[in-house]
Amino acid sequence: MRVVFLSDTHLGIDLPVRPRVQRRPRGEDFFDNLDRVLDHAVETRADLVLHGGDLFFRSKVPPSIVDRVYQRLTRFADGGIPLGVIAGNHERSALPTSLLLRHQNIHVFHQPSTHVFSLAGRKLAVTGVPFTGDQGLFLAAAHDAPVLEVEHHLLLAHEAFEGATVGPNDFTFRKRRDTVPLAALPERFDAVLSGHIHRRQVLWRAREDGTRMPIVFAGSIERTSFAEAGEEKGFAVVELGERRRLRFVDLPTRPLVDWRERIEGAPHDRAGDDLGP
Ligand SMILES: [Mn+2]
Repeated sequence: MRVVFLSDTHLGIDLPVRPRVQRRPRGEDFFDNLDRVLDHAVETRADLVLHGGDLFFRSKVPPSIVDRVYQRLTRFADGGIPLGVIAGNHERSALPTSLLLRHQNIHVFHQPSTHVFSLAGRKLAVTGVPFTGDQGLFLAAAHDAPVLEVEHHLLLAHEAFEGATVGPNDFTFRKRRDTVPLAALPERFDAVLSGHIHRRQVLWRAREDGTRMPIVFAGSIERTSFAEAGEEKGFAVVELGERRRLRFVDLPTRPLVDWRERIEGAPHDRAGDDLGP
């Protein structure tokens, strides 16, 4: 069983509905990379695609962008591969409602809940927990997940987990209310797939039997800020079954150069500062 996992697509970012300046906005790059992930799933005949939240760039999205995104997802789902989506913090834990999402192959986790996908006769359960930003709420939902007779069970999240790192200075999440301690996680899932952390990485939670459960962050599909300037972007492919494997797939990104910083760093510009207002 092969699951394509992506998150933090932030669709609609830098995509002016009525452009006022002559500049190539980066918004189309995010749509292009969404296309690449979905095309990859079709070409490799993935069993399931899961989205770990922050589908859109903010909670109020222009209707033209909502329609564009949902039409793309619906066109993908028409091909027969099911798609599961949770809401992230940028959607304030609730995706814009649309009739388009009432597709038989699209499952939206509007609240913490478990959905069983039947994939070529095999059953894969996904417990989806939309963004909480609160370790107590998140852990309660994760521990509440039903124990089911299925081949595999994944936990789909949009949270910070203890030990996750972000930014040019490797800020590390720990001991915060919004950060989930790994040891408190239920260990019975095959894997935790989470959005929210924009840098791709894997954390491990040791199980009592000596094995370990991966917490996988696919990262954002394009750079959403300068804090991500040095990061590779892409998505994850999770293989479940006898052979368990995790692979990150790169996507093309546009280089970000902090032009202002370079100018301020030049000596003649510093001299220019002395002229005063
Ligand atoms: Mn995000």
